[in-house]
Amino acid sequence: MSKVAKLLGVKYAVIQGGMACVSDARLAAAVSEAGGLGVIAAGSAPAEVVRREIVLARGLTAKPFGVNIMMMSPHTEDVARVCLDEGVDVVLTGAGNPARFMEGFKARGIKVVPVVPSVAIAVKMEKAGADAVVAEGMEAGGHIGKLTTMAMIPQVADAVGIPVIAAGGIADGRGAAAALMLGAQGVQIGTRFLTAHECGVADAYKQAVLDASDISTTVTGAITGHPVRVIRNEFSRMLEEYDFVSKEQKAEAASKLEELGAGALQRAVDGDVTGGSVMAGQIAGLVRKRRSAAEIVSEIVRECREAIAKAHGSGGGLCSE
Ligand code: TUI
Repeated sequence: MSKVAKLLGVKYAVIQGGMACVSDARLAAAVSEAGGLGVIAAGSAPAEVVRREIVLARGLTAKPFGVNIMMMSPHTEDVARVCLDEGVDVVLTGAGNPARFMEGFKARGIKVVPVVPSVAIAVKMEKAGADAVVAEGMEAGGHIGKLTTMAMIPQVADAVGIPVIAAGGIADGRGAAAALMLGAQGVQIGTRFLTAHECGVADAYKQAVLDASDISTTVTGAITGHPVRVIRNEFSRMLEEYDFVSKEQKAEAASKLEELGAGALQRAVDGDVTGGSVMAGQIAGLVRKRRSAAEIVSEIVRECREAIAKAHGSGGGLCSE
């Protein structure tokens, strides 16, 4: 029994990553229909666009789903208001601190689950009233922190009393089982869902994920203070040139990078996988097949059970006998 599944009102504690420009009503509803928690990503979209996706998702599923609010968006306040108005089941947040919205969401009965990159921020979110946290390691795609999932999950699990959901580097049931062993009670998965039939990214984006190996991703834009993991391509190689600027040129390079980055994700989502930002996690190398969201969820749940049974069957230990 997973506390996370119970908290979120879903059958399985498998949460679909709220991927900016990617996670729309169709993908979210498919994951929720499959028993996981589908998530609509607000990204930098205007509030009315987010509202439309919420309404669309409601037409596609009666099950709970979430909205991920990107805290660096110029529309954060308006998107938060739409989530309140619409009374969404769960709000997840990324790329910043949602403390100022917490009281309003809680008063409306909305579950709040911030994505965090460290123990200190997890503790801060618990104090601010979060219902659970997603601890996301730097194996993840997109905007990342500095810690790995393996090192962060047990430390966050020891530091907070609320349930912990692991993210970053998980794409199958073995990864999910490992996360549970580390102290998580659920998983958030992004990269694997990029190749789902119901995911609306251009076919070239899906193919880039399917073609990726273990070493295909790189981290761009570190000097802006907002490092972003992507699949290596012409665009990421061009950004790399900015990693070597002198101290004096850093501010100028950072603003140039921010400018180059804006719109780059949408370009990739629309099919320009050489000149756009193809955000994906390190686990892309494990993603080999196109499946429906329902097949992905049920395969992960089955494999997770099998991995735990296998460990149990071997005595669960490290001993020679
Ligand atoms: O947010 C993500 N991943 C994302 S957001 C995104 S959209 C974007 N595009 C271009 C540049 C930047 C963003 C693409 N991928 N993951 C969750 C996450 N949250 N990672 C790191 C954090 C985070 C960082 C700082 C959460 C909180 C935080 O600070 C909280 C505080 O107290 O200040």
